[in-house]
Amino acid sequence: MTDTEASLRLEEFDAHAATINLQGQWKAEAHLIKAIGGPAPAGIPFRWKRDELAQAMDEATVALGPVDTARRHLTCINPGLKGPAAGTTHTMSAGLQLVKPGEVCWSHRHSMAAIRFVTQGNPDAYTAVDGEKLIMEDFDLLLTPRFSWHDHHNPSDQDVVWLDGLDVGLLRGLGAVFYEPYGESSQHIRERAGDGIGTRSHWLRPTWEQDRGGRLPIRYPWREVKQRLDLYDGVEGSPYDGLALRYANPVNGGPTLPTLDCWVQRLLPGFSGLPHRRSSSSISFVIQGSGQLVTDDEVIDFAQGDVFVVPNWTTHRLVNDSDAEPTILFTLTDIPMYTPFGLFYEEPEDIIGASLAPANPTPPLTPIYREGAFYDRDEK
Ligand code: 1HN
Repeated sequence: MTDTEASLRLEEFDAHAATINLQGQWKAEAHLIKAIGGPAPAGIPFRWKRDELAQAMDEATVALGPVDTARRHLTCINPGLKGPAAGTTHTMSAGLQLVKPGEVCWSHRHSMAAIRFVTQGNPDAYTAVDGEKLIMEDFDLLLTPRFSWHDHHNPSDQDVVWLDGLDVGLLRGLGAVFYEPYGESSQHIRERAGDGIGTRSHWLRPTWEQDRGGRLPIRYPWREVKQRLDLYDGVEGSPYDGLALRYANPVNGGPTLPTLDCWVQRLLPGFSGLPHRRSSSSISFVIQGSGQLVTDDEVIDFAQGDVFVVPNWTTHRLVNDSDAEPTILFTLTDIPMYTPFGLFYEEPEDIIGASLAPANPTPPLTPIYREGAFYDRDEK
């Protein structure tokens, strides 16, 4: 049989297989070959400017009118991700939400976990989460763990705005989106001092409460975050990430939420970060200062109030070209979605403790089969 005959025969078979809902692995090989050296990033690096976000929110306010059950939230859609299900990255959706004076956004819950990073707060405004009142002051971080009831309240006379971040893309991919309205505007609030996070993170904890581990309503007040940052006065930190602190879960020390981790990052004046990439993606809000996100193809400027995204497996570096003002970023990452499965890779390796990145070209065999890795080197 000639090569042409053989390939015709295979083409014929492929067509036949398709009619009986089967496919040979050889058809998938083309996709695998594209993954040599890692995945093609999902989406592109992008920045949303503060003023554009604020103007769109004003327009949304007119178009939508007062909100009660729905949220006046505008998701930042990555221009490199297409379709009605597109988010900010392939795993996460983030965007600003505005609550006007006097509004209450009805209580509901869903299987998506959410973080709220307050960009324009007020001591009277709060989100109620599973019976707890979490006050929203400037730059506070609030958690709405998966399946916790939450309603937003703005009894003040000023607009309140925050950045929502949710693990929407992951849950869609898993086919795990669940939603439930509470049925009333506001949930019941428990007011006893012993019901708060202080009790759940204390070494003396209620016996009658299930261990909710990483799923607690928590407020990380900016006042305290700022104090911790100031303890590192003048410290540059990592040559890749600047001084980066994790918002740890105070109960178990793990990531902020089981699927999402939050960081505060400070880039000292003149910081010029080294290039790196991770299997994870991230979304940052600029709390203070300005800088650049530099990729292989472009330089993206960012300034206070902007939001920018770094897709998965995208080589990038961060720069603060000011000679006087530090840059402070709030960064949301999906790293915890990768770590449990040994899929968190970094290049270069081990900046923040990732597994060894699969190298390309690889050494002849994977590392555990390298000669030096055998306990008996004479055994060949
Ligand atoms: C949601 O429930 C909220 O509760 C905000 O404030 C943003 C984006 C997608 C899906 C659900 C909220 C959301 C969301």
